[in-house]
Formats: sequence, C-alpha cells, structure tokens
Amino acid sequence: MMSSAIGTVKEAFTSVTGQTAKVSDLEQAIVDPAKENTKGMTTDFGVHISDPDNWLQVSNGTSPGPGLLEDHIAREKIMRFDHERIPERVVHARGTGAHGYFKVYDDRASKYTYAGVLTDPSRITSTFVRFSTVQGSRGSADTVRDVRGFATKFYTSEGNWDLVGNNIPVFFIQDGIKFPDVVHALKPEPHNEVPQAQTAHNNFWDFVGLQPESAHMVMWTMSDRAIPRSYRMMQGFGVNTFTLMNAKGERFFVKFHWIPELGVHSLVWDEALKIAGQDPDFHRKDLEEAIASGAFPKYFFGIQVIPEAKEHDFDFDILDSTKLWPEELVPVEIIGEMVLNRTVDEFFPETEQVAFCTAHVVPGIGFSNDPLLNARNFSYFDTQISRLGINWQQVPINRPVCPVLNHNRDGAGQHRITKDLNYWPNRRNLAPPVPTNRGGYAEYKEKVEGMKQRVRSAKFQEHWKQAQMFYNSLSDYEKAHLVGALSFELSHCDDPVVYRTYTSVLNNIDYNLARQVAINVGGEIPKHPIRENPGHKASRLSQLEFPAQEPTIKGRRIAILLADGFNYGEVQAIRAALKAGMATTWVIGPRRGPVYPDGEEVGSGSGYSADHHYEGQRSTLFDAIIIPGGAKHAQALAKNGRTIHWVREAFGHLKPIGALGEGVAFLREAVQLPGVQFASDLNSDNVTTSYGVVTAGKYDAGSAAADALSIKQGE
Ligand code: HDE
Repeated sequence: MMSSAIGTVKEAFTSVTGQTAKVSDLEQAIVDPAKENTKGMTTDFGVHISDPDNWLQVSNGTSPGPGLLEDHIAREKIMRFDHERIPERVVHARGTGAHGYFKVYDDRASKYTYAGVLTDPSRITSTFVRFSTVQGSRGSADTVRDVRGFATKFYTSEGNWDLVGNNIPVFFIQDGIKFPDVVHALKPEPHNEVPQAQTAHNNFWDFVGLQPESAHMVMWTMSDRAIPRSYRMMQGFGVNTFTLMNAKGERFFVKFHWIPELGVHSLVWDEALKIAGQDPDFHRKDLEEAIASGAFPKYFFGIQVIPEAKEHDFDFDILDSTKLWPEELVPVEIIGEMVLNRTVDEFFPETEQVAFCTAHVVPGIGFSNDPLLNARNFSYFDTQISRLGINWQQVPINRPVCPVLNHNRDGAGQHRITKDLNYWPNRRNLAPPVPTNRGGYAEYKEKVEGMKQRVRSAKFQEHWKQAQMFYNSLSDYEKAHLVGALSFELSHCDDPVVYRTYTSVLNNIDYNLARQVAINVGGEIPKHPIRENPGHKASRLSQLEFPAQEPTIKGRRIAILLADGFNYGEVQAIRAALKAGMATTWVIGPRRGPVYPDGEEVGSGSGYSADHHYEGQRSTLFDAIIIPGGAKHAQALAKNGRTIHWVREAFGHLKPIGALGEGVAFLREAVQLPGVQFASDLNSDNVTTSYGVVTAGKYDAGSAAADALSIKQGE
C-alpha cells in the first residue's frame, strides 16, 4: 500500500459519541456567546455597541427627527442583513445535514484500491452528510415525491473525498450535456413558477416522453423510493461508475452503495401529501430527533466491483448511468459503515455552505469515462463559485483536516495568509509536488484512441430492458403504488399531447401497466403490446428486500392516545418498554399539559403531562399508535371525532395500532371494519393480532407494546 507524505494528520476520534477530527477543526470557527459573556455586543469591527435598537437621529425628545446616515452602527446592521442570502443550489436546494464518522471493517478492499479511507480499519474518518430533495426551493416541503440526494464528504488524511449520491441508483440522462434540459423541464414551469417541489406538470412529462433514456429512472421516481419515511431509511447510491486502483496499479470499475441499518421504508402517498402540509420539516426534524435521542443513523457501505478486463462482458454499458449493475451479476460487498452522531450547531455555515464536488477524490479512487460523471466533475466546482465564491474550499465546513498547500492565491474571500513564494518551481523548494509513490495523486495510465466526435456509443441506445426489470421486480402492492403515482402525476398534466405520449411510452415497458395508467388518466389505451416484457427480474430492487438489519423500533415515533381516566400503570409500562427499544413516545391528550389518570380528579394535582393535544398533531406524524385501558378515558376517546379520525387514518395508512383493556372497545368502534379481529376477553392476557391491530385485555403492557411494534408496516 502506498504511504502518504501529506497525510500527517491522524484522524482522531475519542469515542462513539465523541469528536471527529472535523468537529475539532470546526471548533476553531465556533463562536459561543454563552462563553464570551464578559465581552458584550460589538460591531463587526469589534467596538462595543450601547444601543442596537434606536437609529441615531436629530430629536427634541418629543417627536422623531431626521435619521442620520452617519449612524455607522445602524448602517452596518442593515447592510449585513441586506446581503444575508446567497443563491440557493440550482438543484437539491432543500436539504439537511449531520456530522458522523466512517470506518471499514478490515483491509479486504486493498485488492482493489490503496485508498486508506477504504482499506485501513484503524482509521475513523470524519464525515458530513447532506440529504436533500431535488426539485423544490430551499423552503419547500420534505415529503414530496422526488429523488433524495445523499451527499457525503469524507475528511480523510489524504484530502476530502466527496461521494455525491442519490437514493436512486440510476439517472434521467446518459450525457451531462442534457442536464440543463432535464432540470429546466422538471423545475417549476418558467411562465408562472408552478408547481413547487413536484414533477406533476406538463413540461416534465413532455421531456421524459421524448427522452426514452429516462424511462428507467422514471420507474424509480414513481415507485415508493421517491417518498421515503426517513433519511435514515433509504439507500444511497453513487450512481456514476468510478474506478479504484490498487497498489499493483490494476484498475477496477466500482459503484458505491449505502444501505441503512433500519431497512428501506416509505410513506404511503396519502401520508406524504398530508405531511407536506402538516409538518413540512418532517424529515429534517426526524434526523435531528433521532440523533438527539441517541438513535444514531447507521449505513453500511458497499462496493460493486468489475475488473477492467470485464468492462465489455455485459449486455449494457457499465458506464451508462441509466443502468444499474444487477446484484446477481455483480454482488455488493459490504466493507464498512457510517454513523451520523452529531447535528449541526448552525444551519447556514454548515449545511448551506457545505459544497460537494464529484471531482474530489483521493489517491486510489478515480473516474471512469461515464459521460455523466465527466460533466459533473466540471459542474460542481463551477456552481460553488457562484454560490460561495472562488475560495469556497476554505469555508470551515469544506476545508480538509489535512494540510492544504499550493500556489493558488488571492480571490474574493481569501482567508489564508501564506508566507513566502507563490509559484512553482521556486528557489527554496517551497510547497513541492509529492511523487505518486509518496502519496501524490496518481492518474491511471489508460490507453485511449478514437475520433473526436459527438456520439452515443452502441449499448447506450437500449432503454427498456432495465425499466422492465425494475417494474417486474416489484411486489404487487409496490406495482399498485407505481400505477397510482403515474396516474397522479399524469392527471396533473393538462396538455393531452403530454399524457397521451407518456402513456404510449409506458407500453414499451409493460402492456398492462400502460393500460391501467391510460385508463386512469384518459391517455392512449393500447390495444396490444408494442414490445415484449419477458418478465426478467433482479433481486434487491424491491424495497421489501431491505428489512431492518434486526427487527427494531429504534428511532420510531409512537403516539400514546390518552383522555382523562386512563390506566396510569399501563402507560408507564408501555413508555418504559418503548424507551428501552429506543423509540420516542409522545403522549397525545385532550390538552397539552396535565391529563388525569383513573382515580385522580380532573383538575386536581399535577396529573400526567401530555406532549401534544389531538388538534396539534396528526396520526400521519407517527409510526404507530397505542391506546391504553381506562373506562372513562376510552369513553371520552369514543365521543371525540378527532381521536376517531386519528385511529382510522392510522389504520388506513397501514400502521400498527395497539390497544389494551377498555381501549380495545374504543378501537373496535373507531375502526368498524368487518374482518378485523379484536381481543374480546378483558380478563385474559391473550393477544389478538389482525391487520396490524394488536389488542389484549390484561396483558402485560410492556410486552404488548413491543409486540404491536414488531409488526412490519405494510402487513
Ligand atoms: Fe448533481 N448537481 N448533477 N447529481 N447533485 C448539484 O451542485 C449535476 C447528478 C447531486 O447536498 C449541483 O452543489 C450535473 C447525479 C446531489 O450540496 C450541480 C449532473 C447525482 C447534489 C449539480 C448531475 C447528483 C447535487 C447544484 C449531470 C446522483 C446536492 C448545487 C451530469 C449521483 C449536493 C451543487 C449537496 C447538486 C450538477 C447529476 C446528485 C449544479 C451537471 C447523477 C446529492 O453542480
């Protein structure tokens, strides 16, 4: 393995909940007013301010007089405010970030690469991740139907490595020159800037209808993958084909994968739509809440590797970003994991200013001739200049944790003062190049030949097989969701040319799919298939094949629905059991504040504290609901339209609902569906489980709660 001359900074990490090298580095930039309370308020140039509330004016004290431009304190404050905004990202504007760390389990990847970050198990590498949606503006809702960005900055000893991925393994286009077109088409329409954060409009479907290479990605974006339950429960894919180089100088093609420990889970569409209004920051808060409660999100890191000699062994081109590498052909090797264990201190300097660039790779990792990657390597650097200025890599969140030294100088916002000579070669041998055998970045010596021309190579011309493979691999209800999603989106297109064209396009993928959607949206109902769908499938495309590593309720949000007169002992036991499983519990009562248990008079004593009231929250914001026993409480819940709606809606969204004792009667009344079974004997501890509804009489409350939640969503 090559050693690094520059990598003198050992990535330090004190404990799992401790501090990565990057967090220590950021501390130099942190200002904590609580620690500087002897100093008091100053101007930006450090002079104390006595009155930040009144603009200097000429006044007789009885009525305002003219304001004076001479007030440099007021002017500074207003001028700083006037320039607070920077351009939002042209895509992926809406996002949220967290710090974490990455480690590999052993050195097994050294047969493919000499990159220390991927091969040295003694290292803990600091990371910063930004999750995002693509289409909407910075202030748009989290739960919209969209691709999610999953961008990771690894602060390695050899420099920053940015793995800028998505939660979908393929992309809309094959060549980066089409990126402005696809983005213009999917963004709000130019004449009225509508719609926000969704592709349900004419221009998007017009574009993809005329661009068959998008078909595979469209299948993914119309699947449940595009409405994840949480950033903690989605996969990440590097999408592009990168390369790895080992110490012998051999090269391999590679695709990078993140697989969440908690499994891959989605919302249902009705929930996603409602949450977009009820809590537009749902995913942002979910990440923050999980980290704050110690349920640190974890992702396994995998690589798919193809030796250089096998590049042309597949019926698709492995450099085509509209194709994935089926795991049957190229298995995913899990080599490490990342844990996110720290929220940001301030959003703008960290999450907004973090700037990723696919061209940031470290020795041992390289590019391929993937024509999409080529464009990305140009675009990311370029866009950061307009967002952050030419010195964007000096911003604290972006600067590496290893030394940075070269002869690049000046530019707006230069923060470094570099002594001495600023050119190479120089007479004092300052900042010399580092040979590749001592850690300098080495390009692979690739033999290239051909004509200079604008072309798409042959295998890039086939667009349907993998779209079919993805569709065929889904379970029946995932297919039903996909039909629903296509029908929703195409119904929002009012130009018949658009929805007729797209329903015809679908007939290239599957005749029945095209028929169902065409019937729903008034499209071209096909009379016969125009292309055979031979039914080929691949494993691990359906998200059902990604359950949690271990059955877990870690980081799940559970609502306990209470009215006055509830069974206190049961609630205590339920909460303790859920807390032990690292779920968060929320008591929802008739009021935020005291709710009174059975035996305690309403209004007397301190009661039991409800976190929210029925109106303030909605069932959509929780993963499961529990209704404990208590006669008066159950009667009160049964008389309240809002609580009945709570459980009916949760049932409709396929969520586990648990009830105990008298709570069972309320649930039976509220659900009122023939076929759903409920515990009938309140004196028995037998548990009845039916359609995700778990009920018991005098069953041990803690176990009942745990049982209820072990039922998988969707069952
Ligand atoms: Fe991006 N993309 N992209 N992209 N992308 C940006 O860079 C671009 C593509 C992705 O949280 C921009 O800093 C081109 C694929 C993520 O800060 C910009 C092409 C994938 C993020 C840009 C692509 C992505 C971006 C806008 C086609 C999945 C957010 C702001 C050749 C692997 C990163 C910025 C963050 C952001 C260009 C295609 C993922 C303009 C030209 C494929 C996660 O540079």
